[in-house]
Amino acid sequence: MPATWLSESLFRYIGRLGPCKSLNSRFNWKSPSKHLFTKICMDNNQCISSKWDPRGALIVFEGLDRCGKTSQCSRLLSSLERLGHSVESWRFPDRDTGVGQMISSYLSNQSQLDDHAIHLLFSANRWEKRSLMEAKLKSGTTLIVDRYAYSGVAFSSAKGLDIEWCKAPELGLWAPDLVVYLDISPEKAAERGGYGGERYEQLEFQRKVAQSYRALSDASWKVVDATLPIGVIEAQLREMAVDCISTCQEGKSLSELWSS
Ligand code: NYM
Ligand code: MG
Repeated sequence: MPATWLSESLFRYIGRLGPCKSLNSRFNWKSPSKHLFTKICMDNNQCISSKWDPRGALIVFEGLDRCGKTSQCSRLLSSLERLGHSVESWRFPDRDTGVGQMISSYLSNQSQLDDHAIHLLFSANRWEKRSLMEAKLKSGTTLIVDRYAYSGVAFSSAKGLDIEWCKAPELGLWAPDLVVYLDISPEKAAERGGYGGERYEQLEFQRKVAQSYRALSDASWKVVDATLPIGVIEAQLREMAVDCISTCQEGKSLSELWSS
């Protein structure tokens, strides 16, 4: 069978599926290819070819200190890489930038700052990564992010700052495709090997943070019991992440906070 005939027929079939469905999802191909080519055939037998880049997913992990986010993020990174996905692990605060260093010195009690000022620095630390985040996502890389705008709002509003005031500077950052909340009681979290001595790592304050997270969460968040065995949590998160990545590959568009 001539190769050209075969590829023409395949393109015709894809054309009938429509431009918005990816080959990956149609055929349930688990290994993502970087570019998908579609050729849409018209009634008059003329065909238009187009190259379409499926985007990566923005997956955010939230929770109290010591809930296990950091270990789960690194396990998820490895599993997704093993499945052939292009994926990176990020975290906020990003302590490597100039703003991040100011945050780090505040968290380790080496400097004092007004509550509003540190809140804005945490937000600025996300804004300075916004365009890189966009470039990565649009080039097909999935980002697993350990803390995001929700931490900003939950921790600052737990200090008594107005929640709407706290949300305002985050407006316009990229909205996550999936928010996973690793749920643990403040008491159980405190039992886990003790806190690291940073600002905020105190039981009474963490209780307030848990309340703030509750006020902030919505029905789209996936709440995972952080006290389950580590491998069980890992399997749940992998399944959620793979589903979310498929949705983004199928053409879900990027949106901005606060979208719901
Ligand atoms: N934190 C983190 C905030 O107060 N606001 C934010 O916007 C972010 C991203 O920083 N206790 C707090 C939560 C943590 C602390 O984060 C450092 P980590 O993930 O423990 O390194
Ligand atoms: Mg911490």
